[in-house]
Amino acid sequence: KAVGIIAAALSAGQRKSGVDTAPIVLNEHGLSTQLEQLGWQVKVNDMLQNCEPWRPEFDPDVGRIKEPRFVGAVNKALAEEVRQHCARGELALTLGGDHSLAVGTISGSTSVYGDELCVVWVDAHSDINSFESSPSGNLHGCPLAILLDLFSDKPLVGFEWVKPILKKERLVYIGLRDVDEGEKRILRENNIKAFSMYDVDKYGIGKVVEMALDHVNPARTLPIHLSFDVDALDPTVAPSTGTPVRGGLTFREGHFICEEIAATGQLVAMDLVEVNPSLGDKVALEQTVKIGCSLVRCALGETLL
Ligand code: DIR
Ligand code: MN
Ligand code: MN
Ligand code: MN
Repeated sequence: KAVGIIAAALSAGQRKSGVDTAPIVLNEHGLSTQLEQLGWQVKVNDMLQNCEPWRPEFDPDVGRIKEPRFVGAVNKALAEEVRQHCARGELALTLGGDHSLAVGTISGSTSVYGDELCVVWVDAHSDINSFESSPSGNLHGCPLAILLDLFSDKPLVGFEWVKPILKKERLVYIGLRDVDEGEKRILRENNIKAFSMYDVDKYGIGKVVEMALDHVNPARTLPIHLSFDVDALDPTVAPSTGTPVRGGLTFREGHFICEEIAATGQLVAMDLVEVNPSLGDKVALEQTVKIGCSLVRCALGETLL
């Protein structure tokens, strides 16, 4: 078994600098060695460790949307890297970077696995704002609207290459608690399955993960792409992130999601995003980087016993 670790230093999908340094910090903390100890053959892909070559000279806002050409170009390149790893039967592990990079990673995984691909999106936010609904213009709040072709009548500048392969029936959320009004309407109108923190409180994480997988992957036979935003975790657990929201997943709840997905044996791609080493003090950073590494290890098969 082999894993391609793709460092994706993309930060233009939001406004706080530092998120682009996370892949280096995670690897310095020993992530690739840890995965080798779990029995994985690790291939490090540093094509997008520096995204500056993809930055256009001129990238004015389109409506409220910021840096669409740059974010679009990086994602197009990322999609090709993920496609190549998946096509070789390797697990594509993308270390962000901000969550706008999921346009590229999921484009890459669906280009190999087609519309059978399931996406489990673990996040405080639903990241499904459209051109019209985005309050901030930050593309990390928009990747799912772009992937599901809900973005606009015409494709966003920079994203003309995106193919709408992901099916909305194959998307499920866990951990939501900060969903914009426009996003609530989009989720409702498109009948998209979401388990918020209310559901985690009501049913417990064990039942929530079971219901989430039953929805997208009833027989547990379809390939899974796990897109994990560390802000899904409670800020007391993972403080170094750009848009923390109180009332999040506990340390164990976050790991449990990864353990259950590992147990299906169907994980083909994972994103770990929104770790920002520039936010918070040394203790906060250490805590956040450590949990990032252990979430990945759990998703890739580490067990407690
Ligand atoms: C908000 C924040 N919904 C937006 N999104 C964040 O800007 O569209 N996503 N923080 O991770
Ligand atoms: Mn996100
Ligand atoms: Mn988020
Ligand atoms: Mn937010």
